[in-house]
Amino acid sequence: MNLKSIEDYLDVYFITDAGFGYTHEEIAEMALKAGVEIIQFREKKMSTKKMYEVGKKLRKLTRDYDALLFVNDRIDVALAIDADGVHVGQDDMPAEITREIFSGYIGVSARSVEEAKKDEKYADYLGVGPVFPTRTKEDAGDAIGVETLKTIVEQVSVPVVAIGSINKQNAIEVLKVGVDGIAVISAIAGAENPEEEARELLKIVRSFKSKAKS
Ligand code: TZP
Ligand code: MG
Repeated sequence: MNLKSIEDYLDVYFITDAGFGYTHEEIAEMALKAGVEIIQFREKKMSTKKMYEVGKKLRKLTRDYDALLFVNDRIDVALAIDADGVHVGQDDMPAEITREIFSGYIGVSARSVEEAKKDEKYADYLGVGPVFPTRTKEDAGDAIGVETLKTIVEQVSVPVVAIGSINKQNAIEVLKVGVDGIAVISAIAGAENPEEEARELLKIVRSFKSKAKS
């Protein structure tokens, strides 16, 4: 029996990006080897067929490592590859409709208290940010900062993962706000040794959370 709930997987939420010299499968496996337990397949340029094929490989990999697999934006791909969840933003399928048509986990992006309050009832977790300015997502908008992140964490009852240029240097500042995890792309995918970086990030988050509990 799996007694883990979604927040137990969120410590370091790794989002794949093929723009760092590795394929989605290669970079996902490095994170999984380090102990990351949740992978989001995020791809904006591939054909649907290719996404399906890569997604199937990620599905096998994440099962091998007992990790959860989410697909960004694409409910059709998530359904086709039997992903555990789908992650939707404010310009994607509305969270309310996603909940009607998709029976797995649903993550929703929020940049403000209003968006977070509007969508928390449909979400298994919220991805909140960008906390810091990021170059990884062109249309991410201005950074919301740690104070807005804190307000959102205080106002919602679902787990929150913070996103946007989070790395080893600023992870503690973000964790202090009470988030359940950190979602990262470049901290891992852009590191000299992605597996080692993922391991170090996990250590930072897990030791912070275990101290916070005790
Ligand atoms: N959504 C908000 S910021 C962001 C996404 C997908 C990019 C996160 O990438 P990085 O490299 O960790 O800043
Ligand atoms: Mg999206």
